[in-house]
Amino acid sequence: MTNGEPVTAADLVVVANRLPVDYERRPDGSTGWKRSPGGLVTALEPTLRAREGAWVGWPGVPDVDVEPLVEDGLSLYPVRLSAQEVEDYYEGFSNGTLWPLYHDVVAQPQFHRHWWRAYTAVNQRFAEEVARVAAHGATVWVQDYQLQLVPGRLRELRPDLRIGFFLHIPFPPVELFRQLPWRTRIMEGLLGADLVGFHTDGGVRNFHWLAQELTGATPDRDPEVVRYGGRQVRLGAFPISIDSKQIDELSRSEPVLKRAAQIREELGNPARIVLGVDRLDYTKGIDVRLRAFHELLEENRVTGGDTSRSGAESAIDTVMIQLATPSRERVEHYQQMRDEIELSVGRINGEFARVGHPPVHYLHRSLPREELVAFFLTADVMLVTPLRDGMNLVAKEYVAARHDDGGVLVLSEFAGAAIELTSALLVNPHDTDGVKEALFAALTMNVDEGRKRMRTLRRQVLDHDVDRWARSFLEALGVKVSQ
Ligand code: ADQ
Repeated sequence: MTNGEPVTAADLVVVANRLPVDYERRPDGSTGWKRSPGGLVTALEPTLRAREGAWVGWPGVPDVDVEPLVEDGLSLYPVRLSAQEVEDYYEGFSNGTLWPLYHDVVAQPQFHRHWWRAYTAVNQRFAEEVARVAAHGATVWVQDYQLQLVPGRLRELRPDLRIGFFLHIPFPPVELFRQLPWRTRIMEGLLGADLVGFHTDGGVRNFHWLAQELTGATPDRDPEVVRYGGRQVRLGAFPISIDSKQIDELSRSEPVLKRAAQIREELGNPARIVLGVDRLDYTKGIDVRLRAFHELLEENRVTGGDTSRSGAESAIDTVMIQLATPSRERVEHYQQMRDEIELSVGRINGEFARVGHPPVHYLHRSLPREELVAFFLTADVMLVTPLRDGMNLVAKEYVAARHDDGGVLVLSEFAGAAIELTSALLVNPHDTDGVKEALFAALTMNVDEGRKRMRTLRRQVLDHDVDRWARSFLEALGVKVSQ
C-alpha cells in the first residue's frame, strides 16, 4: 500500500486529529497501516493529489514514532502523542470539556487546567509539523474542535500561508461558550484563520458576536467578515454532506438488495422495521427513541412480536434495530451511557419479547458499508433523534440509500441536517410525546405521501454531496479547485 516519497513542500495541507489511516500493531508483533476511509478523505483526495497535498494527523496509537509515508498517493505526516497526552488533550479537553460544552451542555463539561495545558501543547506540535511541510504560500485546511489553536499558532509561525478552519460540531450559543475559562484564547486561535467555516448560519452568528465581545474584533460592511489583527477573517456556513452517488449505487447493487430482503426475513417479516444508527454517544438521543418505542409498546399501538398480548390485536407488528458503533470507551460518561442504553433494551425485551422475537435488536459494533446500506434499505422508518448534532451524516446516508423512494425519516430539529432536510418528520427530541407521535405517524404514513417526501429529500442529498461541500469551502478560501 505504501509507495513513493512523501512531498516535502506541500501546496495543500489538511490537518486533522486523525490521519486517514490507523497505525496497527498486529497480534504476531508486526506493524502496518489500516485505511479508515471517511467522507473527508474521499472528498479531498482528487484535490490533494492534483495539488501535491499532504495530511497531518495522529496515527491513532500513543507513543509511536512513525516516519512520514505515502499511502495511495497521499503524503501523510504522523504527529506523535504520548499516552498522557491522549488522556488529557483528546479524552480530556477535547471530549470531556469541548464536546459537551459545544453540544449545549447535554452533559456537564469539566474544566481542568492540566487538560488545557495538554491541549495547547498538542496544538502547538500540530502547528509546527504543518509549518515544516507546507510550501511557501500554501493553503492549509484545519479540521475540527481538537485543533482550534492551530490557525493562530500557524499564522505566527508562517504568515505566508492561507489558512482555513472547519468546525464539524455545533459552535455553541454565546452564554454557553462564555463558561469556558480559556474562551478568549480559543477565539484568538480560530481568528488566526482566513476563513472559519461552520455547518450552519447559527454557528456563524454565534462566532461573529463572540469575536467582537471577547477579542475586540470589529464588524465589516460584509456581515460574513470580521476584522482582526489588521486582517479580514471570513466566516461562512458550509453544510457537510456524503458521497451520495456512491451510496445510491451501492443500494442498487444485487448483493445489497439481496441482503436487505434477507434481513427482513431474519427478523420474521415484521410489518414495520424502525432503525437507529449512531456512534454510541450521549448527544445522539438513543435513549429518546427507545423511550418513545417503549411507550408505543405499552400503549398497544405497536407490538414487538408478542401478538398474543391482550389489547394488542390491532397493534402494528414492529421491530426496532439499533446499531451503535463503540466510541470513546475509556471516557466514564460513555461507559455509563452504554450501561443505561443496554438496561433499557433489556427491559423492553424482557417485557415485550416472544421467544425468538425480541422487539429491539441491538448491535454494539461497527458494520461494513454494504451491510449498513442494506439495513437502510430495509428500514421503513429511520429514527435520527440527537439532542444536538453538527450535521448528522446518517440522516443523509439513509436518504441516499432509498433509491426506491421508500422509507420515512424522523429527524431531530437540533441536528444541522434539519435545515436542509425539511421534508423529514422533524421532532424536538426533548419532547417524548412529540417523538412518539412522529414515530407513529411515520409507521402509519400513507405510501404516496412518504414517497413524495422522500423524493424531495433525495433531490437535496444527491445534488449536495461532499465533493460540492469541499469545493465550496476551498473556493471561498481562494483555492482553484481541479475538476
Ligand atoms: P459523528 O458524530 O461521528 O460526526 P455522523 O455525522 O452521524 O456523526 O457520522 C457518523 C458516521 O459513522 C456515519 O457515516 C455512519 O454511517 C457511521 N456509523 C455510525 N454507526 C455505524 C455502525 N454501527 N456501523 C458502521 N458505520 C456506522 C461528526 C459530527 C456530526 C457531523 C460529522 C461530519 O458530530 O454532526 O455530521 O462529524 O462533519
